[in-house]
Amino acid sequence: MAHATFTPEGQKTESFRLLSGHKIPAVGLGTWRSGSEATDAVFTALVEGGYRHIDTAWEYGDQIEVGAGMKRAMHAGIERRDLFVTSKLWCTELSPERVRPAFQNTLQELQLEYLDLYLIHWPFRLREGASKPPKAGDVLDFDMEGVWREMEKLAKASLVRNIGVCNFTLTKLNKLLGFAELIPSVCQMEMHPGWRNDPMLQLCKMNGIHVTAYSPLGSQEGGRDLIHDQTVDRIAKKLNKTPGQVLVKWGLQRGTSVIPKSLNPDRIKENIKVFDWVIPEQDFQALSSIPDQKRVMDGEDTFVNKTEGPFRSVADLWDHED
Ligand code: NDP
Ligand code: 1BO
Repeated sequence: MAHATFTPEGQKTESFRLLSGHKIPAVGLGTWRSGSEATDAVFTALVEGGYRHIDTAWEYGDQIEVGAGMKRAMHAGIERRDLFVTSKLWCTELSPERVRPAFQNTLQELQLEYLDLYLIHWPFRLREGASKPPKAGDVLDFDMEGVWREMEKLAKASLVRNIGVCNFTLTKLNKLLGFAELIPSVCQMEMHPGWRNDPMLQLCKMNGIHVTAYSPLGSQEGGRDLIHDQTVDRIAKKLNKTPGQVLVKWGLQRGTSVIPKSLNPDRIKENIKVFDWVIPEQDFQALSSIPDQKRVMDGEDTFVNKTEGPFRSVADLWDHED
Protein backbone atom coordinates (compact mmCIF):
# COMPACT_ATOMS: atom_id res chain seq x y z
CA MET A 1 0.00 0.00 0.00
CA ALA A 2 1.34 3.45 -0.89
CA HIS A 3 1.55 6.18 1.78
CA ALA A 4 0.93 9.80 0.76
CA THR A 5 2.98 12.72 2.14
CA PHE A 6 3.93 16.22 0.94
CA THR A 7 7.36 17.55 -0.05
CA PRO A 8 8.51 20.80 1.64
CA GLU A 9 7.38 22.56 -1.58
CA GLY A 10 3.86 21.26 -0.92
CA GLN A 11 3.84 18.68 -3.72
CA LYS A 12 1.95 15.50 -2.95
CA THR A 13 4.08 12.39 -3.15
CA GLU A 14 3.79 8.71 -2.26
CA SER A 15 6.05 5.99 -0.94
CA PHE A 16 5.98 2.28 -0.17
CA ARG A 17 7.16 0.71 3.09
CA LEU A 18 9.96 -1.85 2.74
CA LEU A 19 10.53 -4.96 4.89
CA SER A 20 13.38 -3.07 6.58
CA GLY A 21 10.92 -0.38 7.72
CA HIS A 22 12.42 2.25 5.40
CA LYS A 23 10.24 4.00 2.82
CA ILE A 24 10.94 3.98 -0.93
CA PRO A 25 9.49 6.95 -2.83
CA ALA A 26 7.00 5.64 -5.36
CA VAL A 27 8.48 7.43 -8.39
CA GLY A 28 12.22 7.68 -8.98
CA LEU A 29 14.35 9.03 -11.80
CA GLY A 30 16.06 6.39 -13.97
CA THR A 31 19.51 7.37 -15.24
CA TRP A 32 20.56 4.65 -17.69
CA ARG A 33 22.08 6.16 -20.88
CA SER A 34 21.95 9.63 -19.32
CA GLY A 35 25.71 10.25 -19.71
CA SER A 36 26.93 13.77 -19.13
CA GLU A 37 23.35 15.05 -19.00
CA ALA A 38 22.68 13.09 -15.81
CA THR A 39 23.80 16.00 -13.59
CA ASP A 40 21.17 18.39 -14.95
CA ALA A 41 18.47 15.70 -15.05
CA VAL A 42 19.05 14.72 -11.42
CA PHE A 43 19.13 18.36 -10.30
CA THR A 44 15.92 19.17 -12.19
CA ALA A 45 14.20 16.07 -10.83
CA LEU A 46 15.12 16.80 -7.22
CA VAL A 47 14.77 20.58 -7.10
CA GLU A 48 12.00 21.27 -9.62
CA GLY A 49 10.22 17.94 -9.94
CA GLY A 50 9.91 16.97 -6.28
CA TYR A 51 11.62 13.59 -6.83
CA ARG A 52 13.43 12.06 -3.86
CA HIS A 53 14.43 8.74 -5.44
CA ILE A 54 17.30 8.29 -7.91
CA ASP A 55 18.20 5.02 -9.62
CA THR A 56 21.69 4.48 -11.00
CA ALA A 57 24.29 1.74 -11.46
CA TRP A 58 28.05 1.45 -11.87
CA GLU A 59 27.44 -0.06 -15.32
CA TYR A 60 25.68 3.13 -16.49
CA GLY A 61 29.01 4.98 -16.36
CA ASP A 62 27.26 8.09 -15.04
CA GLN A 63 27.56 7.76 -11.27
CA ILE A 64 29.96 10.72 -11.08
CA GLU A 65 27.44 12.90 -12.97
CA VAL A 66 24.54 11.58 -10.87
CA GLY A 67 26.52 12.34 -7.71
CA ALA A 68 27.25 15.86 -8.94
CA GLY A 69 23.53 16.44 -9.58
CA MET A 70 22.65 15.28 -6.07
CA LYS A 71 25.41 17.45 -4.58
CA ARG A 72 24.06 20.52 -6.39
CA ALA A 73 20.56 19.71 -5.16
CA MET A 74 21.84 19.37 -1.60
CA HIS A 75 23.48 22.80 -1.91
CA ALA A 76 20.07 24.06 -3.00
CA GLY A 77 18.56 22.75 0.25
CA ILE A 78 17.56 19.12 -0.38
CA GLU A 79 18.51 16.97 2.62
CA ARG A 80 20.46 13.74 2.13
CA ARG A 81 18.22 12.00 4.69
CA ASP A 82 15.19 12.68 2.45
CA LEU A 83 16.79 11.03 -0.59
CA PHE A 84 16.52 7.38 -1.59
CA VAL A 85 19.54 6.47 -3.71
CA THR A 86 19.87 3.10 -5.44
CA SER A 87 22.89 1.65 -7.20
CA LYS A 88 23.80 -1.79 -8.47
CA LEU A 89 26.63 -4.30 -8.34
CA TRP A 90 27.79 -5.13 -11.86
CA CYS A 91 28.34 -8.67 -13.20
CA THR A 92 32.16 -8.47 -13.25
CA GLU A 93 32.05 -7.91 -9.47
CA LEU A 94 29.89 -10.94 -8.66
CA SER A 95 32.41 -12.78 -6.51
CA PRO A 96 32.46 -12.39 -2.72
CA GLU A 97 35.83 -10.60 -2.45
CA ARG A 98 34.86 -8.02 -5.08
CA VAL A 99 31.57 -6.89 -3.52
CA ARG A 100 32.86 -4.47 -0.90
CA PRO A 101 35.50 -2.76 -3.12
CA ALA A 102 32.86 -2.30 -5.86
CA PHE A 103 30.42 -0.85 -3.34
CA GLN A 104 33.06 1.54 -1.93
CA ASN A 105 33.88 2.70 -5.45
CA THR A 106 30.19 3.42 -6.04
CA LEU A 107 29.95 5.45 -2.82
CA GLN A 108 32.99 7.43 -3.88
CA GLU A 109 31.66 8.11 -7.38
CA LEU A 110 28.32 9.24 -5.95
CA GLN A 111 30.01 11.30 -3.17
CA LEU A 112 27.84 9.58 -0.57
CA GLU A 113 28.49 7.97 2.80
CA TYR A 114 25.77 5.36 2.49
CA LEU A 115 23.29 4.02 -0.07
CA ASP A 116 19.61 3.45 0.52
CA LEU A 117 19.55 0.39 -1.72
CA TYR A 118 22.23 -1.77 -3.36
CA LEU A 119 21.09 -4.36 -5.89
CA ILE A 120 22.68 -7.30 -7.68
CA HIS A 121 22.29 -5.94 -11.22
CA TRP A 122 22.02 -9.28 -13.09
CA PRO A 123 22.44 -12.80 -11.67
CA PHE A 124 25.25 -13.72 -14.11
CA ARG A 125 28.98 -13.33 -13.48
CA LEU A 126 31.11 -11.95 -16.30
CA ARG A 127 34.87 -11.99 -16.75
CA GLU A 128 36.40 -8.51 -16.69
CA GLY A 129 36.67 -7.41 -20.32
CA ALA A 130 33.92 -9.81 -21.45
CA SER A 131 32.76 -9.25 -25.04
CA LYS A 132 29.21 -8.62 -26.22
CA PRO A 133 28.01 -11.23 -27.02
CA PRO A 134 30.22 -13.18 -24.61
CA LYS A 135 33.04 -15.35 -25.93
CA ALA A 136 33.79 -18.79 -24.50
CA GLY A 137 34.93 -18.32 -20.88
CA ASP A 138 33.39 -14.85 -20.51
CA VAL A 139 30.48 -16.10 -18.37
CA LEU A 140 31.78 -17.53 -15.09
CA ASP A 141 30.21 -19.46 -12.21
CA PHE A 142 28.17 -17.23 -9.91
CA ASP A 143 28.42 -17.98 -6.17
CA MET A 144 25.03 -16.49 -5.30
CA GLU A 145 25.24 -17.37 -1.61
CA GLY A 146 28.78 -16.01 -1.17
CA VAL A 147 27.88 -12.74 -2.90
CA TRP A 148 24.65 -12.36 -0.93
CA ARG A 149 26.54 -12.88 2.36
CA GLU A 150 28.77 -9.93 1.41
CA MET A 151 25.72 -7.83 0.54
CA GLU A 152 24.30 -8.74 3.96
CA LYS A 153 27.54 -7.60 5.61
CA LEU A 154 27.21 -4.19 3.92
CA ALA A 155 23.70 -3.87 5.34
CA LYS A 156 24.73 -5.07 8.80
CA ALA A 157 27.53 -2.46 8.78
CA SER A 158 24.90 0.21 7.93
CA LEU A 159 26.77 1.12 4.75
CA VAL A 160 23.56 0.40 2.88
CA ARG A 161 20.04 0.50 4.29
CA ASN A 162 18.52 -2.11 1.99
CA ILE A 163 19.81 -4.82 -0.30
CA GLY A 164 18.07 -6.51 -3.18
CA VAL A 165 18.23 -8.08 -6.60
CA CYS A 166 17.30 -7.37 -10.21
CA ASN A 167 16.47 -9.60 -13.14
CA PHE A 168 15.85 -12.70 -11.04
CA THR A 169 13.54 -15.56 -11.97
CA LEU A 170 11.17 -17.43 -9.66
CA THR A 171 13.79 -20.20 -9.50
CA LYS A 172 16.63 -17.86 -8.54
CA LEU A 173 14.56 -15.91 -6.02
CA ASN A 174 13.39 -19.12 -4.32
CA LYS A 175 17.01 -20.29 -4.21
CA LEU A 176 18.13 -17.03 -2.57
CA LEU A 177 15.24 -17.12 -0.09
CA GLY A 178 16.43 -20.59 0.91
CA PHE A 179 19.69 -19.26 2.40
CA ALA A 180 19.20 -15.51 2.95
CA GLU A 181 19.59 -14.17 6.49
CA LEU A 182 18.40 -10.80 5.19
CA ILE A 183 15.52 -11.15 2.75
CA PRO A 184 15.86 -8.77 -0.21
CA SER A 185 13.92 -5.57 0.47
CA VAL A 186 13.49 -4.92 -3.23
CA CYS A 187 13.40 -6.87 -6.46
CA GLN A 188 13.87 -4.57 -9.48
CA MET A 189 12.37 -6.05 -12.64
CA GLU A 190 11.27 -4.94 -16.10
CA MET A 191 7.53 -4.30 -15.82
CA HIS A 192 5.14 -2.32 -18.02
CA PRO A 193 1.87 -3.16 -19.79
CA GLY A 194 3.89 -4.89 -22.55
CA TRP A 195 5.63 -7.18 -20.00
CA ARG A 196 3.59 -7.55 -16.83
CA ASN A 197 5.48 -10.51 -15.37
CA ASP A 198 2.62 -11.29 -12.97
CA PRO A 199 4.23 -14.47 -11.54
CA MET A 200 7.28 -12.56 -10.30
CA LEU A 201 5.14 -9.78 -8.84
CA GLN A 202 3.06 -12.40 -7.04
CA LEU A 203 6.07 -14.26 -5.60
CA CYS A 204 7.56 -11.00 -4.34
CA LYS A 205 4.27 -9.90 -2.77
CA MET A 206 3.91 -13.27 -1.04
CA ASN A 207 7.32 -12.77 0.55
CA GLY A 208 6.90 -9.09 1.44
CA ILE A 209 9.48 -8.06 -1.16
CA HIS A 210 8.78 -4.71 -2.79
CA VAL A 211 9.06 -4.58 -6.59
CA THR A 212 10.47 -1.62 -8.50
CA ALA A 213 9.35 -1.59 -12.13
CA TYR A 214 12.15 -0.63 -14.50
CA SER A 215 11.71 0.48 -18.14
CA PRO A 216 8.14 1.51 -17.22
CA LEU A 217 7.67 3.37 -20.52
CA GLY A 218 8.94 0.45 -22.60
CA SER A 219 12.59 1.58 -22.44
CA GLN A 220 14.71 3.51 -24.90
CA GLU A 221 16.36 2.73 -28.28
CA GLY A 222 15.26 -0.68 -29.44
CA GLY A 223 12.55 -0.80 -26.77
CA ARG A 224 8.80 -1.12 -27.07
CA ASP A 225 6.95 2.02 -28.06
CA LEU A 226 4.22 1.99 -25.42
CA ILE A 227 3.93 5.78 -25.57
CA HIS A 228 2.18 5.33 -28.94
CA ASP A 229 0.26 2.17 -28.04
CA GLN A 230 -3.43 2.52 -29.02
CA THR A 231 -4.79 1.47 -25.62
CA VAL A 232 -2.40 3.69 -23.68
CA ASP A 233 -3.14 6.62 -25.98
CA ARG A 234 -6.92 6.15 -25.73
CA ILE A 235 -6.86 6.03 -21.93
CA ALA A 236 -4.48 8.99 -21.70
CA LYS A 237 -6.82 11.11 -23.85
CA LYS A 238 -9.84 10.00 -21.83
CA LEU A 239 -8.17 10.89 -18.50
CA ASN A 240 -6.60 14.07 -19.88
CA LYS A 241 -3.15 12.77 -18.95
CA THR A 242 -0.10 12.00 -21.07
CA PRO A 243 0.77 8.43 -22.12
CA GLY A 244 3.89 8.65 -19.92
CA GLN A 245 1.77 9.51 -16.88
CA VAL A 246 -0.67 6.66 -17.59
CA LEU A 247 2.21 4.16 -17.83
CA VAL A 248 3.76 5.40 -14.57
CA LYS A 249 0.39 5.34 -12.80
CA TRP A 250 -0.35 1.81 -14.01
CA GLY A 251 2.82 0.64 -12.27
CA LEU A 252 1.94 2.47 -9.06
CA GLN A 253 -1.57 1.01 -9.02
CA ARG A 254 -0.02 -2.48 -9.22
CA GLY A 255 1.89 -1.69 -6.03
CA THR A 256 5.31 -1.23 -7.64
CA SER A 257 7.56 1.80 -7.43
CA VAL A 258 8.44 3.09 -10.88
CA ILE A 259 11.65 4.68 -12.24
CA PRO A 260 11.06 6.43 -15.60
CA LYS A 261 14.16 7.91 -17.21
CA SER A 262 14.10 11.26 -18.95
CA LEU A 263 16.62 13.94 -19.82
CA ASN A 264 13.93 16.40 -20.83
CA PRO A 265 12.98 18.82 -18.00
CA ASP A 266 9.31 18.95 -18.99
CA ARG A 267 8.99 15.18 -19.21
CA ILE A 268 10.90 14.71 -15.93
CA LYS A 269 8.32 16.94 -14.20
CA GLU A 270 5.38 15.41 -16.09
CA ASN A 271 6.27 11.81 -15.13
CA ILE A 272 5.85 12.44 -11.39
CA LYS A 273 2.51 14.27 -11.57
CA VAL A 274 0.66 11.06 -10.85
CA PHE A 275 -0.52 11.32 -7.26
CA ASP A 276 -3.87 13.10 -7.29
CA TRP A 277 -5.82 10.92 -9.74
CA VAL A 278 -6.43 7.24 -10.46
CA ILE A 279 -6.84 5.04 -13.51
CA PRO A 280 -10.41 3.69 -13.25
CA GLU A 281 -10.67 -0.10 -12.84
CA GLN A 282 -11.96 -0.76 -16.37
CA ASP A 283 -9.08 1.18 -17.93
CA PHE A 284 -6.58 -0.41 -15.56
CA GLN A 285 -7.84 -3.83 -16.73
CA ALA A 286 -7.55 -2.77 -20.38
CA LEU A 287 -3.92 -1.75 -19.80
CA SER A 288 -3.37 -5.04 -18.00
CA SER A 289 -4.64 -6.97 -21.05
CA ILE A 290 -2.35 -5.53 -23.73
CA PRO A 291 -1.32 -8.51 -25.89
CA ASP A 292 2.10 -9.57 -27.18
CA GLN A 293 3.74 -9.81 -23.76
CA LYS A 294 7.49 -9.69 -24.33
CA ARG A 295 10.60 -8.62 -22.41
CA VAL A 296 12.59 -5.76 -23.86
CA MET A 297 15.58 -6.37 -21.58
CA ASP A 298 16.08 -10.05 -22.30
CA GLY A 299 19.86 -10.04 -21.65
CA GLU A 300 20.67 -11.78 -24.95
CA ASP A 301 23.43 -9.41 -26.11
CA THR A 302 25.27 -9.48 -22.81
CA PHE A 303 24.94 -13.06 -21.60
CA VAL A 304 24.00 -15.48 -24.43
CA ASN A 305 26.61 -17.37 -26.45
CA LYS A 306 24.71 -19.68 -28.76
CA THR A 307 27.51 -22.20 -29.16
CA GLU A 308 29.66 -22.04 -26.02
CA GLY A 309 27.16 -21.78 -23.12
CA PRO A 310 26.51 -21.77 -20.20
CA PHE A 311 23.56 -19.75 -21.53
CA ARG A 312 22.83 -20.69 -25.13
CA SER A 313 19.47 -18.95 -25.38
CA VAL A 314 17.35 -16.26 -23.78
CA ALA A 315 15.20 -19.07 -22.36
CA ASP A 316 18.29 -20.41 -20.53
CA LEU A 317 18.81 -17.00 -18.90
CA TRP A 318 15.26 -16.91 -17.61
CA ASP A 319 15.25 -20.54 -16.42
CA HIS A 320 12.70 -21.47 -19.11
CA GLU A 321 9.97 -19.76 -17.09
CA ASP A 322 8.62 -17.43 -19.81
P1 NDP B 1 12.01 4.11 -19.71
O1 NDP B 1 10.97 3.08 -19.85
O2 NDP B 1 12.06 4.92 -18.48
O3 NDP B 1 11.89 5.06 -20.98
C1 NDP B 1 12.81 6.08 -21.20
C2 NDP B 1 12.53 6.65 -22.61
O4 NDP B 1 11.26 7.29 -22.62
C3 NDP B 1 13.54 7.69 -23.01
O5 NDP B 1 13.76 7.55 -24.39
C4 NDP B 1 12.85 9.00 -22.68
O6 NDP B 1 13.30 10.02 -23.55
C5 NDP B 1 11.41 8.66 -22.97
N1 NDP B 1 10.45 9.40 -22.11
C6 NDP B 1 10.56 9.69 -20.80
N2 NDP B 1 9.45 10.29 -20.35
C7 NDP B 1 8.60 10.39 -21.40
C8 NDP B 1 7.30 10.90 -21.56
N3 NDP B 1 6.63 11.44 -20.54
N4 NDP B 1 6.75 10.86 -22.80
C9 NDP B 1 7.42 10.32 -23.85
N5 NDP B 1 8.66 9.79 -23.75
C10 NDP B 1 9.25 9.81 -22.53
O7 NDP B 1 13.43 3.42 -19.99
P2 NDP B 1 14.68 2.84 -19.22
O8 NDP B 1 14.99 1.55 -19.88
O9 NDP B 1 15.72 3.87 -19.13
O10 NDP B 1 14.15 2.48 -17.76
C11 NDP B 1 14.11 3.39 -16.70
C12 NDP B 1 15.22 3.16 -15.69
O11 NDP B 1 15.14 1.86 -15.13
C13 NDP B 1 16.62 3.19 -16.28
O12 NDP B 1 17.03 4.48 -16.66
C14 NDP B 1 17.40 2.56 -15.17
O13 NDP B 1 17.61 3.48 -14.12
C15 NDP B 1 16.45 1.43 -14.75
N6 NDP B 1 16.73 0.15 -15.43
C16 NDP B 1 17.20 -0.90 -14.68
C17 NDP B 1 17.52 -2.09 -15.28
C18 NDP B 1 18.06 -3.21 -14.47
O14 NDP B 1 18.61 -4.16 -15.06
N7 NDP B 1 17.93 -3.19 -13.17
C19 NDP B 1 17.37 -2.30 -16.73
C20 NDP B 1 16.81 -1.16 -17.42
C21 NDP B 1 16.50 0.00 -16.77
P3 NDP B 1 13.80 11.46 -22.99
O15 NDP B 1 14.99 11.20 -22.12
O16 NDP B 1 14.12 12.18 -24.25
O17 NDP B 1 12.62 12.04 -22.26
C1 1BO C 1 22.95 -3.60 -19.01
C2 1BO C 1 22.35 -2.54 -18.14
C3 1BO C 1 20.87 -2.49 -18.33
C4 1BO C 1 20.25 -1.36 -17.63
O1 1BO C 1 20.16 -1.57 -16.24
